[in-house]
Amino acid sequence: MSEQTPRTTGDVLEKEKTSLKEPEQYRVILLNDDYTPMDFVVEVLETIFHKQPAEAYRIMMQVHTQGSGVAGIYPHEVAETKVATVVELAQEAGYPLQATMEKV
Ligand code: TYC
Repeated sequence: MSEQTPRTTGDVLEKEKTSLKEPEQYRVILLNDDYTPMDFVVEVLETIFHKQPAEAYRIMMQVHTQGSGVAGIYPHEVAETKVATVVELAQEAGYPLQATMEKV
């Protein structure tokens, strides 16, 4: 649709409405497990999700006590990359930490 030649009304070039839509947002969610150290999760939240230390600790404890928690909200491709990075870093460190994403 964004490839179409824009229509004109009189002398006014109409903007394509499709190109004005906000990107769809996704929650990146961390999941609890029994093995990943708390410090590692806090570090992930600080480095990958740019959380301040107190906020990173709060989110980690939310995941630890409730089973899951929102690490951040991003456009689809950014959220996908964050999920992949979390899982890769955890795997490299030998931890089972998992992350997922869901549409806002
Ligand atoms: N439950 C883990 C522990 O007791 C800590 C943890 C928190 C693990 C958050 C994963 O996403 C997570 N060491």
